[in-house]
Amino acid sequence: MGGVPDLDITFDERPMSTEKTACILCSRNCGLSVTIENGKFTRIRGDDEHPVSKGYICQKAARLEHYQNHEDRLKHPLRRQADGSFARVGWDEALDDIARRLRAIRDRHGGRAFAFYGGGGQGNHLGGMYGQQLHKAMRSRFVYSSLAQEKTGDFWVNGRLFGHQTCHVTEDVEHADYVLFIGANPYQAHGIPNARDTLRALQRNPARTMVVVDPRRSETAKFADIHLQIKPGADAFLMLALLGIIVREDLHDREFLARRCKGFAGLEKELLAVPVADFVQRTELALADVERVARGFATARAACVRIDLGIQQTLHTTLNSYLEKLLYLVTGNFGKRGGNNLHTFLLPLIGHSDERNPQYPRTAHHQMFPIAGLYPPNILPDEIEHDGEDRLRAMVVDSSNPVLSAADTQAYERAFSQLDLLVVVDVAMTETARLAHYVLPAASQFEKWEATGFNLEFPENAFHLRHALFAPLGESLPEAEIYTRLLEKMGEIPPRFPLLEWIARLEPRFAGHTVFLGALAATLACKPRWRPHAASILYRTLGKTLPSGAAIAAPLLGLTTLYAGRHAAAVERAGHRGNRLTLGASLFHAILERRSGTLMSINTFDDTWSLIRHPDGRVDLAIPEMLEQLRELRSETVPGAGYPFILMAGERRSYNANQIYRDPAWRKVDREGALRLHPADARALGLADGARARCRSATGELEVTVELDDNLRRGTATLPHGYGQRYRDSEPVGPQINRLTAGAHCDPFTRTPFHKYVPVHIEPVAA
Ligand SMILES: Nc1nc2c(c(=O)[nH]1)N[C@H]1C(S)=C(S)[C@@H](COP(=O)(O)OP(=O)(O)OC[C@H]3O[C@@H](n4cnc5c(=O)[nH]c(N)nc54)[C@H](O)[C@@H]3O)O[C@H]1N2
Ligand SMILES: Nc1nc2c(c(=O)[nH]1)N[C@H]1C(S)=C(S)[C@@H](COP(=O)(O)OP(=O)(O)OC[C@H]3O[C@@H](n4cnc5c(=O)[nH]c(N)nc54)[C@H](O)[C@@H]3O)O[C@H]1N2
Ligand code: SF4
Ligand SMILES: [Mo]
Repeated sequence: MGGVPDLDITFDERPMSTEKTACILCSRNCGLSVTIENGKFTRIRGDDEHPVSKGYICQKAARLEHYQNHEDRLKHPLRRQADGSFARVGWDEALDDIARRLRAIRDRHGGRAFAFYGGGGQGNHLGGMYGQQLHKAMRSRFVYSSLAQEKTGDFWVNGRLFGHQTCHVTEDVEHADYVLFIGANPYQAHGIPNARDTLRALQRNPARTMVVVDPRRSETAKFADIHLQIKPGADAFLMLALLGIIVREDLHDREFLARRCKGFAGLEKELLAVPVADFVQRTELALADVERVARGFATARAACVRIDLGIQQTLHTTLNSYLEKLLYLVTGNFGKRGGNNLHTFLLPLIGHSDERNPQYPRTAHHQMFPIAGLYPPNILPDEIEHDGEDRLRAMVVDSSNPVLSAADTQAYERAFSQLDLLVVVDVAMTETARLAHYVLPAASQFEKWEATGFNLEFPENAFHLRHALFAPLGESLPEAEIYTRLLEKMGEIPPRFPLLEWIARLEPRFAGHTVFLGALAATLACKPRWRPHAASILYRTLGKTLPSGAAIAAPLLGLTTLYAGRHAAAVERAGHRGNRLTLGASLFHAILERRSGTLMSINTFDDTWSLIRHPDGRVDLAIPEMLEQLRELRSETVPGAGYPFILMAGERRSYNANQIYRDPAWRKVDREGALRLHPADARALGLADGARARCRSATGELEVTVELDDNLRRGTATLPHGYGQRYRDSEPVGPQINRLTAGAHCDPFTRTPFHKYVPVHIEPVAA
């Protein structure tokens, strides 16, 4: 056994062992069974015992050693010097100075001067819970997140349809007879259970139909019965045409609409008025194909829709979210097996913030409101550069690399250099960290207990708490420890809670932690100032009684208690036992003990109606803002005039995984992150396969390597997401695609970027 004295954690240091963990590269978080030898992963396989992934993995997981061990890992806290270089500093010195400067900024300028960015990537959402306490300590509501550059249109529409922005919809692709993929490429990007197996099963069964709407013959489209190779950005027209055909041909589910929904009468009028032939023409698809899909989808026994960035990061983002939901709602494919469904959440990944409620502050420059509690990265540089007392002055960025991943890298570099204080918490030296005043090293996701909040299944939902496999590298610390120390140094919470610690130690486990939870509730009632910091308090008290290293997971007791209170019957169906007071604790201990993850709830499809948050339990179909946008579509002209190509900036491929891998050696193919172009377009430009080309947008330009690909539509080009890191101070490896994108090129309502619709010029680079 080895140990981490500072944290009182012990480690299994046998030269070789086999352990359970999960992949941290995408929202599926597949269970893994890994072999570890001398501090390295030597074998990575799917974990057959994982309740959701059941042994499934994709090729990316096998390379996780490149995340865990590489040259850009951070080992010590660093402070930027006057000359721009970084010097090592001690934790106490760094956190004392950060605490002092944050307090000074808060006292002088108020909470508006501070924003938190990130707080959890694809698999580290426990750390995020601790980080989220900081903006509360700063009396700020400004939380920026990558989710607010893709999913806030979806969350906003959910808020209106279902009564709360946390009502999130999933899709039962595995049991549907008819599946409509719109702007999603699950073969590469996953996002649905065991994607490649699920696609194969769909393809093999002649009784099931799979339709893919994508301008590119994507890897997923190759499995489809019908591929609608739509013109980029035209999905709103297509979805309206589908809906128009469905209501005209009386294929909608009148019984479902009458019983479960309200507002259909007004919507029906709009849908009947859709000029179907005209709209289909704008998509550049054949009317007969669109009619066939409308009829097939509406008459299937069970049909569902799966969407992703292809409609969320392009023209009409928010309207698209409304329309794709109408497809399953109008046909009654909601709240049933093989349809689309709401699901439960254990970790609160998002919140609810209705923009009509003045309680949620607007930003100084753009007067932007939060959606699901989150502000959009597209406006952030302007908020920092805002000319006024109320500008943003200090930020903490955690688990995100916005300099490369948010729109307009140049604007981010400029704005971040103007902050009074920028602190980055990361496992690696990122492009964002290079601009920080302080860089704080986090223990990696295999060096601490962690979990994902992407528990998006229905009716069975599972949770996987991973234990630490390695000791933290160098002086790195888990976020729980970093933020708790910072809150202590800021004077937000005391270093000890003697009464709570005493109760936590005394209370036998079979009491279901009821005395402890009661004492915690009483403490927080007496000390409202501590309330936002319940995570750190649980960590410092109950945490001390949990197995080595598991203290980080202590806040889960509060969450499982709330969860079991709300979904008691579903939790019991999953095999957890206890009464009204103790069921949550029993779920908590199952989560702590089961290394492969545990089922936490089994709902019935009928529970859907209690997950809806409108008091009457019905879906409210009439969203006035959306009906207005829908009417405006008719007079819309296509943007991008003067630019010959539409670039899809951010394609998911075999060897990209957001900003998570930095060492380019992880890639087996596509090392340069090629610009893909249709062979006929390339020929017309005089570009051969492998040639160098310049890709120029209104914002910036990049030099790229060309790859010919006849799966593309003419007039479109693609560049991959997740490249451009500077590994060991190298030049960027592959394209930094957000040098081409612009903050203002976005959905005017949610401010989500149109990354899939970037007008560009492409030209050969003179030799
Ligand atoms: N390999 C890999 N997988 C990943 C990630 C990764 O970096 N690499 N990242 C993860 C993350 S964070 C996310 S959010 C998901 C995203 O997952 P996806 O959204 O599925 O992936 P993308 O490749 O960004 O886009 C999906 C498809 O949209 C198509 N598309 C582009 N423009 C349009 C359009 O106008 N209309 C329609 N209908 N389609 C269009 C593209 O051709 C593409 O095939 O992937 C996750 N999985
Ligand atoms: N043009 C364009 N831009 C895009 C996209 C696109 O399609 N086109 N896609 C967008 C999408 S959908 C997304 S989700 C974003 C993703 O981009 P980001 O928000 O930047 O998110 P990640 O890539 O998940 O960030 C991972 C960061 O967390 C760090 N990290 C890993 N483990 C830990 C840990 O345990 N603790 C801490 N503190 N840090 C850790 C990694 O080193 C890395 O710096 O990119 C977006 N950007
Ligand atoms: S990248 Fe996603 S689908 Fe692939 S193994 Fe990891 S979690 Fe599973
Ligand atoms: Mo994403």
